[in-house]
Amino acid sequence: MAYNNIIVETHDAVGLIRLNRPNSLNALCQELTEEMGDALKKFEQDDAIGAVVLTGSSKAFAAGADIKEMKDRSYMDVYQADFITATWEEASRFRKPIIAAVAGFALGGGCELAMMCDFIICADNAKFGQPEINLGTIPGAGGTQRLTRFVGKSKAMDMCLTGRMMGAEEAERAGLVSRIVPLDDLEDEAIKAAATIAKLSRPTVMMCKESVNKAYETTLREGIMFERRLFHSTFATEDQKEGMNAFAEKRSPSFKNK
Ligand code: DAK
Repeated sequence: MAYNNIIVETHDAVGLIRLNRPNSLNALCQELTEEMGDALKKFEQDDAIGAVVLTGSSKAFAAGADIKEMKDRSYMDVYQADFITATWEEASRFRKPIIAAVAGFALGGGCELAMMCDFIICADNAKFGQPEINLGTIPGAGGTQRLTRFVGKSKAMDMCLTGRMMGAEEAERAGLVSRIVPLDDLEDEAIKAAATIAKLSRPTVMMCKESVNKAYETTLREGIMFERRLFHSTFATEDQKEGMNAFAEKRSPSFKNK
């Protein structure tokens, strides 16, 4: 598939997808989401890739779904095409770690897409928001659900009902982002974090991601049981033996992803 709206790069074991519609602040049109889904599938299948960074430009991660493209769609159009689910959610189904590196606007579907990633590193100019209410609609790609889990009810209600934007400092305080970095360092820092993860045991990393995600889906008791079982199963991997032996022998581990 040729890409018109994204740029795909690899940095050793890190895959990078850059949203690239500069004239519309990376508004998420159908073609862009199909391209992103395709690129993610390829990174998923590529054994050389251990983690992925999803980013935009210094002005915008993404200013939301493409309003001009969707404004005239009917209920039947969006329902029958399973609008959103079919392509956007590829990011939330991705099994390898995926980091959102956000600079500038992450609004509406842009904020939702960032929240589908495993964690968000943002630049000091980042602005997050769910302004759909200003357009006569509501968030439709997880905004009312994921944002509430990240920042709690009061702030999520404030954001979704008033449509106001949240800056980087507030987003970090509220737990929406893991860290803030200077704009010029954003990409390097995100790639560095992804490279750190990509050096680790891939199956163990995937189990760890699955286990953290379980915390959002179940009760504490069930979640701890799920974690315990996965923890036990890491003892069936060669990488657990290598990791612990390497520690005991005071050397760096050499993981085989087995
Ligand atoms: N869609 C299309 N074009 C957009 C856009 C968007 N979301 N955001 C910006 N643009 C375009 C502008 O129209 C403008 O294009 P030209 O006029 O130059 O052709 C260009 O990008 C630059 O934007 P501005 O001139 O407005 O730039 P400013 O710096 O003045 O303002 C802004 C930046 C981000 C504050 C402003 O552009 C803005 O308010 N943008 C809209 C933000 C927004 O409302 N986002 C939420 C979109 S709704 C669904 C599930 C999910 C969704 C929908 C359905 N279903 C399950 C059915 C998701 C919905 C959304 O995300």
